[in-house]
This record gives sequence, C-alpha cells and structure tokens, in this order.
Amino acid sequence: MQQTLILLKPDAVQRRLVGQITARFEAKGLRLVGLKLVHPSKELAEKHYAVHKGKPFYDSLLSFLTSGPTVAMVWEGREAVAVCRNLMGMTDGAKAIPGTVRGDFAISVQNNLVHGSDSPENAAIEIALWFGKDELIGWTTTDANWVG
Ligand code: DAT
Ligand code: MG
Repeated sequence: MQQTLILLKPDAVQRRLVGQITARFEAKGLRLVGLKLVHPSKELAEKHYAVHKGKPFYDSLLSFLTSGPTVAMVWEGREAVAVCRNLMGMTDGAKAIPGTVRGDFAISVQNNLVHGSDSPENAAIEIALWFGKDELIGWTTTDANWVG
C-alpha cells in the first residue's frame, strides 16, 4: 500500500483552510497514518526543497515554508501519491482546475497551500524527513470492502 507526504503549508493554516483541505483527502478514501503541527526549521525546509536549490524562487520558498506552522500528514492508500497530486491540482493556483484544492482555493504559484510527494521514492524520503517511525500508525478501516 502506497504512502505519501502531504503538507498543509503556512498559508493553509493562516487562512483557516486546514479542515476543508484535510476533509478532501479523508473523503477520497485515503487513511491518515501520521499527523502533526510543525513550525519547520530552515534546516528542515532546505532538506525538503533541496531539489529546488539554485532556482530563482528558492529563497522565497524557504522563507514561506518557515514562516509559521504547517500541518504535516502521511496518507496511505491505493496509488496514494498520484491520487493526492490529482486532488491538489497544478502547481500554479491560477491554472489549477476547479475541483482541486489549488483550483478552488489558490491563485498564487508560491502560496499554493499544499505540498504532495511527486513519486513513491520521494515520498519515502520526505516521510522520513518529517516523521519518526514511531509517529506513524498503521490501521485498517472497517469499510474497506465498500471503499476499496
Ligand atoms: P509542486 O508543489 O506542485 O510539486 P514544485 O515541486 O515544482 O511544485 O515546486 C515546489 C514549490 O515551489 C511549489 O509548490 C511552489 C513553488 N514554485 C514552483 N515554481 C515556482 C515559480 N516559478 N515561482 C515561484 N514559486 C514556485
Ligand atoms: Mg514538488
């Protein structure tokens, strides 16, 4: 079963959208296996966004992610990485399709509310960055036969 890291970034917390966004992942049929509020350090933000180092928006991106509390979550389920990326929508909120989180709530490129791992490999790396093993709790749903 696949796992993915989702962050509700500081703009989601500041805009009081945590409940609405989380509800979408939950209703889709994914299982929440990790959840915490984190005010990310510069070190954590640098590791998380290492792939973007050197890009023109890198410094601004780090300032943004370290600017306040972020909700870090691990969701588990069938094709969880792709399912979450689809629920999030395109990076640029102005281009993201309505019905997606970014399409419904974001108009900025940087302040686009959510992060989601882009591959199962990166998901494993990112989950290990944000969570200790003892912070993840595996469980099964009683409605598995209905939701699949
Ligand atoms: P995503 O978050 O959709 O995976 P990404 O990994 O390409 O997008 O970029 C990470 C974040 O960096 C993204 O959520 C917002 C910001 N970002 C990306 N491209 C940008 C740009 N051209 N200008 C400003 N911020 C950008
Ligand atoms: Mg990305």
